[in-house]
Amino acid sequence: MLITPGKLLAQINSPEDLKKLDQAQLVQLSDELRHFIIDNVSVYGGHFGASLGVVELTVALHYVFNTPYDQLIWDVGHQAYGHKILTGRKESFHTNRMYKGISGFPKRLESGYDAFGVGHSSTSVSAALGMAVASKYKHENDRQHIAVIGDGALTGGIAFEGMNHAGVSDSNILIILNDNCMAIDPNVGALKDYLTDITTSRTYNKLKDEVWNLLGKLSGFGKSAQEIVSKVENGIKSTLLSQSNFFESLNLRYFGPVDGHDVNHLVTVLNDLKNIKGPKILHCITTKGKGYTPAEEGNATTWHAPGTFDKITGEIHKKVYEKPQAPKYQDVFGHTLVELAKANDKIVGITPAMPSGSSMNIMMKEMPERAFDVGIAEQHAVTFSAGLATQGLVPFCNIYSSFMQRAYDQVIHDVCIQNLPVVFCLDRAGIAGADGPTHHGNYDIAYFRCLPNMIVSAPMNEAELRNLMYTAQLPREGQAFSIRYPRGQGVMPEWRQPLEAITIGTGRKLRDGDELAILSFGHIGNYATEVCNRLAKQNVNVAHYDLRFAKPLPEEMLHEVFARYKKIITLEDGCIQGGVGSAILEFMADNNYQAEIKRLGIPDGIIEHGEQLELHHEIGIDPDGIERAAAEMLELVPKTA
Ligand SMILES: Cc1ncc(C[n+]2csc(CCOP(=O)(O)OP(=O)(O)O)c2C)c(N)n1
Repeated sequence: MLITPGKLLAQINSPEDLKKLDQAQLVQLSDELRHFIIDNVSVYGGHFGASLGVVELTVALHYVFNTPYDQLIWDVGHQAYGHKILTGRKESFHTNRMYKGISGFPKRLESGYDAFGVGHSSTSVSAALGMAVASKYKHENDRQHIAVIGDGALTGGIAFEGMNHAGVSDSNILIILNDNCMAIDPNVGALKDYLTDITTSRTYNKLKDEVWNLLGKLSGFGKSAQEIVSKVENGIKSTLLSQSNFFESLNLRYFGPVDGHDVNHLVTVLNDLKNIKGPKILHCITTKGKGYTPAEEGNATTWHAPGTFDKITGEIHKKVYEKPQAPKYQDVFGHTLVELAKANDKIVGITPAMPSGSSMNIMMKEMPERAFDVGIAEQHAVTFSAGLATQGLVPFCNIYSSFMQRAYDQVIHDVCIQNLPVVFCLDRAGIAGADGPTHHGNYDIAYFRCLPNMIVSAPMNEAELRNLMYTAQLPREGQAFSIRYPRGQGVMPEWRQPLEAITIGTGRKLRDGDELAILSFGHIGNYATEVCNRLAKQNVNVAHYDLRFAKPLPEEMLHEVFARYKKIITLEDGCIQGGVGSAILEFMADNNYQAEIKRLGIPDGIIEHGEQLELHHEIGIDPDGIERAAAEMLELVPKTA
């Protein structure tokens, strides 16, 4: 179903077209853009509330600035739907996040208007600053560089690193703080309180307005006038303001707060700011879900990415199943953590800004004093967990596999070198799906397997996840314990099985075979089960072992495997290079075994977005791909090139 854009939006295929409109038409255009997003997301799904919140800002930015010559960087990028629609992707917008369709995030290969590829948070200031410094170096002094960053993304340390540098750079960079008081869940931390303070302080804002007016009058009059303004401004500030401005103290000129939904005012302000050189920040107040009542007045977390919904009633579509369904792994994690924490008062939970996504919110609700949302701050989450562990607590630090990449040094330096028994639960491990390459958790097996004092495990089902979590919280001398599991559902509707300890470094033999054995790691092993069943129907008996640990490897089991089978397939939902298949090759070499080994996993390349199963199919780790690999090895079919 193709969504028809409104009258004005229909004429706009690029910011050039947008600039042809009278400023008076921008309110209507914003309205049409908003409805186009609502119409599309309600039918096709995707991120929602954040894009609605920046509709006016998006229109104003492309109206005022000369994009793509002026470089516009959206932090995280989940709010850039309006930007995509105005920059030539209106016709293809219905393919957003779909296999072979456009990406849900800005992406340099997709469009010249996407100045920087994003997906992970808090990078926009550093990237914009790099571009601004490059422009200065190339004497492109008229070029503007704009980073749009949310109050949630601003909690990430790299944003501060960028601002700290920007403040002394004398570069032409404008940071737009899109402040809606929300991350995915409500934003957290002292900075959030500070932003609320400067937004609501009447004296401060009256003063800022006066200075702003003065500045507006004088800014056209050259450098000396601006210097006077600056002096006046600083003078007034120091004498009258009870609190100094945080951003100003970093040498960023602070403007605002402004109403981020008043498109005309935004156009005026941005035009003014264009003429003010140097690093500056504009504080915009917006509302997530703006203009769509169920999202604006309902639960902003739900409307962050609601899936498809009935746009008239606001009812979010839920699949109805006849049979009881297996739970999501994240929910098994959330409930099991609480169950364990009730019995072990040393357990604490840590999430960097993903309470709902990881289901840590279950513990936050039941045991608020023992569960911590630390903001979008993966590095801090890991070192904070290390600190907790030094004091004898048992931290369960839950971080999505791809976001854990941020905290690699902290894992090595603060956890492994000090041999601290932190538990890492890596959600969304493996192919993540529609969020695409920035969110796939491809690398964690490889990047954790090489670390000393690190146990690397993956459950094949819900009961295994529970048992691994139970095992991880038992007292042990040092050693971090990582447990990876994928996005989505497991396989056990009756998942609440009694908890049992697992011997670390042991696997499970699931079935014997004749010639070939499949060694799988984690949930993807369920595909192998299916393949073994399919082949058994053709009287082909393939053995199946669930490795469960990539480090330490289940050596006893592997000795049995290599003694019995000369053909082996390794299967993992992680990068082939350095992954569990590589570990098996190392084991074979170290023990002088010889076998024909086929490693199935994520190949060395960027895997784009799509449904998990579509992508598993593309890279040959779905049941069909595994069956083909087995049949080829058993010479039941000719080998593909
Ligand atoms: C490094 C990293 N950690 C976590 C996330 C998951 N994430 C995506 S959007 C988001 C919230 C961003 O909040 P904010 O910047 O305020 O934008 P808003 O959605 O409120 O517009 C989070 C935590 C991420 N993208 N990157």
